[in-house]
Amino acid sequence: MNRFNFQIITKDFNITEYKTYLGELSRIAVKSNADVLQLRNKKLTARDIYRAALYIKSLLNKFSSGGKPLFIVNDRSDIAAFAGADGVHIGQDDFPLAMIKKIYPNLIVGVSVDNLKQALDAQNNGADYIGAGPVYSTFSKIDAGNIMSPEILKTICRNVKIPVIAIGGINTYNIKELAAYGVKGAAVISAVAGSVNPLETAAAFRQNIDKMMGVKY
Ligand code: TZP
Ligand code: MG
Repeated sequence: MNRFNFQIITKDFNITEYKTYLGELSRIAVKSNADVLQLRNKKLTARDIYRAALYIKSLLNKFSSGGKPLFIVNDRSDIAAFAGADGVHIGQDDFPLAMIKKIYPNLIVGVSVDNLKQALDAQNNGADYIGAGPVYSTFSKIDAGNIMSPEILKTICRNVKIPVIAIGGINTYNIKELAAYGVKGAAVISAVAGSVNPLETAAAFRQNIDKMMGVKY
């Protein structure tokens, strides 16, 4: 088990609906016992992402008396740090990992990778976990690129020590196949955000991921 097994990520919501949307998703993340709630929105300005981040932070404090998900902001380490988030999730084109660790040593940093070299670089520069994918086809990321082959995914999982979290097109059915590759969890957008019963879906993910973690690789 690790603190990154089950990650719920926001969809590209409009700022006009941020209170309703984030209120509901934060509640689901807490109730389903998700490990991470990630704020990701490619449409908003930095100022609105900051506003949304502060709101999530206050909600998570309000909803959970005991355990609560880690709060991670996508792309922007500056916003993550100033909003009091636990971490940031970056891609290969974002502000560099080594600099983030230098400037914000307390931030957890997750890094998206496409191949083993990027995964090893991330590990060597102090990443806390790796996001690998897309493992299945997805409509949630325009520039998601090709589906990661099972061979590449397995190679990454075998060669890094930090947790590898799969992403891209994961649902409560296909997640069962992922344990065989050696991943340590899953991050999802549409499976939860687009579900008719998001709380039920998130709870099913939690169960499946816990079962998956019991599997010996
Ligand atoms: N990175 C690789 S695939 C992806 C991201 C952010 C999108 C994941 O969204 P979904 O809806 O779970 O496929
Ligand atoms: Mg990014």
